[in-house]
Amino acid sequence: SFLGNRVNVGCAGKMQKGNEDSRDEDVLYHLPYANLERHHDSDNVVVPEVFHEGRATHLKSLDEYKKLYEESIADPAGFWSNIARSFYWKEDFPSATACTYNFDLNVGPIAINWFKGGKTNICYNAVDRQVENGLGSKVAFHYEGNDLEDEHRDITYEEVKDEVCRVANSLKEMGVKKGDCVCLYMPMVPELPIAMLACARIGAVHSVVFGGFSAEALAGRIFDAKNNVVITCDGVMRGKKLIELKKVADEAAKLSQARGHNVGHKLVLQRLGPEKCKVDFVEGVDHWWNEMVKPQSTVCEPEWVDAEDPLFILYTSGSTGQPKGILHTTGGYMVYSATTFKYAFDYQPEDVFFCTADCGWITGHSYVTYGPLLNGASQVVFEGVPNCPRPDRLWRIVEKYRVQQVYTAPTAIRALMVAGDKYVKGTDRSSLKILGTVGEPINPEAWNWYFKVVGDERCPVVDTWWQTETGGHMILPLPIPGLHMKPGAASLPFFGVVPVILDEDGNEVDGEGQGFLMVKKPWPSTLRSISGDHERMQDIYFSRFKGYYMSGDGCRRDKDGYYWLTGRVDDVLNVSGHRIGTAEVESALVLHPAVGEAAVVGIGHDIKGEGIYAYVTLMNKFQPDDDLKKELIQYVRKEIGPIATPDVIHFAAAVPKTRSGKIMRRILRKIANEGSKVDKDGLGDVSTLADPSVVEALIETHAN
Ligand code: 6R9
Repeated sequence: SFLGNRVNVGCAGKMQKGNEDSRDEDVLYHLPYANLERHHDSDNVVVPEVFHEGRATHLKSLDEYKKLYEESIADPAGFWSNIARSFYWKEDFPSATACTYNFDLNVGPIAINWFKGGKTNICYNAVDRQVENGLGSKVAFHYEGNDLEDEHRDITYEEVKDEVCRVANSLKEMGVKKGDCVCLYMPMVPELPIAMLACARIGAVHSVVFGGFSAEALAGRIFDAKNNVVITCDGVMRGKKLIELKKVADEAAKLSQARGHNVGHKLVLQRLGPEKCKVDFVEGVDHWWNEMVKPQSTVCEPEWVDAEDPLFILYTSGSTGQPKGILHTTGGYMVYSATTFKYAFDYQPEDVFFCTADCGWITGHSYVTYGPLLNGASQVVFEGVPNCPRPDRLWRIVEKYRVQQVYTAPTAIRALMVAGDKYVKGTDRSSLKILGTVGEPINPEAWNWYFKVVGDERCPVVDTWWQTETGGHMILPLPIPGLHMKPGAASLPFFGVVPVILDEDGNEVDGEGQGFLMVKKPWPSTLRSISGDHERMQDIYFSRFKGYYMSGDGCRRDKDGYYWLTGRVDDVLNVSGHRIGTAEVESALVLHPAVGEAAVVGIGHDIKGEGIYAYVTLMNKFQPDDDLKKELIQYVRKEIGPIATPDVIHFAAAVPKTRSGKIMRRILRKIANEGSKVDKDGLGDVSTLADPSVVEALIETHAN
């Protein structure tokens, strides 16, 4: 949460007040040292031979990819303008402003513009245009509910269009105008992408908050974005758990009000009904979806917006306790999400696509809502979780809908792998053509299982590296016939993407080598800003090394020019593919009366990829026992949400600090990961430690 006056990075203690406003630029960037063993695998090449058999592919050969890539780099404006003009523009953009930018803080403020001056509407392009092109009766969403026995609905493009217009008209009735930001706090039902499209239709900006976030976290986002309207749902079952979204939304609205921002309206979808989930209702503020939306007209003229008008903000974790609202605009995001979807998944008109991501994350934005619909695709929208009722759920869905492309996260793959091959083997996966992954580096063991057991060695594994900030895929092995795949490598850049590796001094690394992963030129869906704080965006992404976008990831390039991601270089953890700032967890912990100071680092975790390890020093009078551990874990879950649950609480007398009071996370990371096996002489430079005995004590009390 960032509602209260939380303390920030490097100062997770109540007793220190020195650097409360320390910001992301104070982070000591470090190149990750973990995960490197898999890189020795870079000669291990896999070539699936048959995925394209009997099927036309968008890219025919590696040469064709190289030719298009060269073109996209030589003339980005021309390359992307050609693609952009295959969409509908109410007014064409002037070719002269197809791409104008400044990527160099030494020259001036960061500014990125694509197709400026053009007028379009992304909802019109995603929905109306498909209906006009004769796809009205094509299924847009195969909705698969949480329970096997539960409702399953097919929703056509025509029906999506009608419902989008009704929701858009409801938003207008609640006073939403162009440029206003609407908060969506919903489960993974088709009404979520529909509500996103409805916002876009009237030029409103959406801010989707993942349905697993706590009231505190939601309130912080509502407050930051000044949402007057929140769209939510009574409740939902995820697996066997009841999640009472309306109750959380009510609590969040109260918290926001206490800070001085009032939520005027809540639109509430009934998913479970009063028998399974009771809700409080306030007349005039709360509106049932069925009562407000259903009677509306199915006609709603799209608002024609500038290509550079905002489309959405999406909060993501950074190095401070305060999540940042990443801003994306309309035209560039439309062109890039659609084009990456088409090529990454080699989408053909008869295919059924299945992305398991929730729209609360960027993957759900680009590869559930926008990319697929902009391509007129049919897709499965799945409300539940991969292992419920059994770990064969995903493959049963593949079988049921004859899915061609699955797109999921390594953490899910690992969890299903551990459950056993039998859950896969009993299912018919012959429809599958492509296996996608996203969210974190995929370890070769999980890659091989996905490739061999799930895909029967027929389907390429498309490991897509990208970020909330990039809006769409950046580095990936495109499914090109004959392409050499290397398990664990994100591989090659997408069209228009110029990755650069910098060493610690900021020199570009040519050929083989490793360092900070940067991007040299803007691509159409580059983030434009951080909502309400352009300076912060410049600080985080453009100030450490001038003239480049800094991804925050470490990376290695091998002799074949393939890129291998090595992990975050800042204080952001990747837990089950979700970004969590160490500072967010620390801020939550220090709110508890027993906690004096907290320092959080990542540890290796078999399923989650990275787990959360929290060092905690206690205030006098509090005893370090198991009950308090449990209480602190619950406390973090309540403050942020279950995704931030600490795996380990390590009660410590003190944490190592520099003389200037900065926590030495490098040391904490090593002790957390290596425990008593840690090599005391291998801790690196400890000369700045204020009190070296602190380190000894930590090693003795290590918790793993
Ligand atoms: C799309 C998404 C972004 C961070 C990113 C990186 C990690 C994502 C990855 C990957 C290695 C991949 N990441 N995909 N690392 N290989 N294929 O996940 O966005 O939630 O913003 O996270 O996730 O560390 O910087 P987001």
